Amino acid sequence: MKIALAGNPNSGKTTLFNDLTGSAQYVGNWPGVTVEKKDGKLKGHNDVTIQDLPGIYSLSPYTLEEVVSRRYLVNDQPDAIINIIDGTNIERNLYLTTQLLELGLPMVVAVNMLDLIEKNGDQIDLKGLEKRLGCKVVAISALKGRGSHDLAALAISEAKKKHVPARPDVFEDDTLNVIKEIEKALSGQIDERMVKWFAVKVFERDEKVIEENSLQSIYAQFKDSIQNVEKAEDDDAESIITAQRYSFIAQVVDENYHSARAHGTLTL
Ligand code: GDP
Ligand code: MG
Ligand code: K
Repeated sequence: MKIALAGNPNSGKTTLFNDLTGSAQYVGNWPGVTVEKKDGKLKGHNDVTIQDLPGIYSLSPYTLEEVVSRRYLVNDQPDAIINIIDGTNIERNLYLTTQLLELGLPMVVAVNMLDLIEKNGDQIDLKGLEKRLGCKVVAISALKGRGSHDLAALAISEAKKKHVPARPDVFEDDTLNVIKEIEKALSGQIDERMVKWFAVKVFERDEKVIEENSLQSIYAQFKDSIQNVEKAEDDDAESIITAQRYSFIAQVVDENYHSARAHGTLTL
C-alpha cells in the first residue's frame, strides 16, 4: 500500500515523515528533475510505503514541484493521501486541501502544530471541519510525536475502505453547473474517480492537462458555457475557481477555528 504525504512547505511534512518511517527512509530524485523524492516504510508496517511529495501551495501547473506532485497523484494514484496542514496557518493551507479533495482518492487531513494551537489558546472544531471538507480530520503534533500513530492507522483504514471524500460545497451554482456538465461528458472517457478533478481542470482551461489527456474536444464542447460564466462573473475561469475556493475556505475557517487573539485577548 502507498500513502502519499502532501502539504505546503513548512507544514511539518519532513518531521511527520521521519516520525512515521523512523530511519528506514530512502532519498532519491524524481525522474528527470531535481526535486527531492523520499519514501520509506511505515514503522511496524512493511507493506505500507509513505511517499513524501514536494512541498506545494497548490496543484496548478506553474512550478516544478506542483507538476511533479500532481503527476504522481493523478498517474500513480496512491492508495490514500495524508494532507498535512499547518494548524496555525489553516486558511492558507486549506487551499491545497480543496484541490486534493477533487482527486477522488481516500484522504485524511492532519492538522499539525497542535502544541502551538493549544499554546495560543485557539480552539479548532475537528468534527466541523470533517463535515465541511467531507473527509476525516485529525489534529497532530509531528514535532512532539502526538497523534501520528492514529493518523497512519486512519489513513490505512480509509485506503482499505477505498473511501472517497464527498464533494465539498466549494463552487457557486453557475460554476458548479458547468463543471457537472463537463463531468457527465468526461464520464466513461477517463478514470471515474478522477472525473471531478479533470472537470475543474477543463473549466480552468489547464492546457497541460487538456493536452496530456487529449481533452480538446471536451473543452471545445463547453467553451461557450465557460465563457458565459466568465461574462457573468466578469473574471477569467481560473480566477473564478481560485476566488470561490478562497471564499469557501474563509467560511470554513470562520466556523471552525476560533482564535483566542481575534476575540480580544491582548498579549502585551
Ligand atoms: P516541511 O517543510 O513541511 O517539511 O516542514 P518541516 O518538517 O521541516 O517543519 C517545519 C518547521 O516546523 C520545523 O522547524 C519543525 O521543527 C517545525 N514543526 C513541525 N511540526 C511541528 C509541530 O507539531 N509543532 C511545532 N511547534 N513545530 C513543528
Ligand atoms: Mg521538508
Ligand atoms: K474564527
